[in-house]
Amino acid sequence: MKLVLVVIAAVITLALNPGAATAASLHGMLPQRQAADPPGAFQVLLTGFGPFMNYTTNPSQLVAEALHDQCAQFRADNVVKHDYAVCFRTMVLPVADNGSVAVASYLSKFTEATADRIPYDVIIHMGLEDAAKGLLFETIGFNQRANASTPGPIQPGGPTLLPTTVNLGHVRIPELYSLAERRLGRPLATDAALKVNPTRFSANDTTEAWSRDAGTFYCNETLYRTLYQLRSRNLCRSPAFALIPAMFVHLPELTVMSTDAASSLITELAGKLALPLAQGVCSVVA
Ligand SMILES: *[C@@H]1O[C@H](CO)[C@@H](O)[C@H](O)[C@H]1NC(C)=O
Ligand SMILES: *[C@@H]1O[C@H](CO)[C@@H](O)[C@H](O)[C@H]1NC(C)=O
Ligand SMILES: *[C@@H]1O[C@H](CO)[C@@H](O)[C@H](O)[C@H]1NC(C)=O
Ligand SMILES: *[C@@H]1O[C@H](CO)[C@@H](O)[C@H](O)[C@H]1NC(C)=O
Ligand SMILES: CC(=O)N[C@H]1CO[C@H](CO)[C@@H](O)[C@@H]1O
Repeated sequence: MKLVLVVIAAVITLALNPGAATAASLHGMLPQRQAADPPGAFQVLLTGFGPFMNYTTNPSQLVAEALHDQCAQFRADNVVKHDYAVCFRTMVLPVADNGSVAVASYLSKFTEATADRIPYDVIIHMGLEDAAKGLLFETIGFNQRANASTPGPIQPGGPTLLPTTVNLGHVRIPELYSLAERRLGRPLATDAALKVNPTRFSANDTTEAWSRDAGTFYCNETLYRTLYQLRSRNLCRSPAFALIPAMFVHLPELTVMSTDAASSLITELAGKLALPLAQGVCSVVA
């Protein structure tokens, strides 16, 4: 019965919007919670992008693959009373229209009333930025389409800018770098990158790690589309009773930061983004 309804819904969706076919097949692939997860683990939907232009290897894809179905534990401290865990559910999106709508079109099936059924507590999108810009934490999405053959707003009539829904007060970049280096057991950036610019990728100088560069490529479109769904549909979750936290991180090239270094960083970031949720519950991980 359930399957029949799903099939009927899919047929209706396709009939109403033939262009949604590829998006529907992609969001049908969204990964779900695993039975082996620690009890109460927060679910992080982590996306990377596939290759594009001359970038035949996209570090965001490698990080998504490396973290798939991995869980990380965070110890209780003076901020949270209980240990908690996050588990990554990851997917690699094509650098194309269909990739940028996959998560948003999944979220669009939920409403304020059904948001508690969304199987993700945190959403992190990742992409590649060139070495010159390095690691960037994107704070805002811009309402402009990436595809030059269909110019104009992503969401006609939607806000020009949409800010991230994560609590950035928990994201202190120097602290994040230090935690990630501790997890990794060595500096985040490769020796070669540190030689070129010793402070740029160390906890000492993170001044340019924030970005409000609301440009016009698929990274931006993916972030905007996700934020638009969360904000316009009021997709709030307990226990924080806040919009589902979603943000975008641009990783540098592999010559600057290796896959395991970037994975450590994303793991610590996910821990910080889940922290307000961990503070709101009374027992998580035994
Ligand atoms: C996504 O779109 C691109 C470009 O139009 C296409 O090459 C690719 O096959 C599509 N992928 C999926 C999974 O639909
Ligand atoms: C890709 O091309 C850009 C210039 O278009 C260049 O700066 C960059 O180094 C190239 N990257 C790779 C991985 O070849
Ligand atoms: C850009 O839009 C055109 C027209 O809708 C479409 O054929 C093409 O596949 C899109 N490109 C990408 C990379 O999605
Ligand atoms: C960062 O600062 C610490 C002390 O604050 C110093 O020991 C270390 O050498 C600095 N690292 C870099 C790469 O500048
Ligand atoms: C949030 C985000 O990904 N913004 C990007 C949008 O596209 C421009 C141009 O490619 C990037 O520079 C922004 O960082």
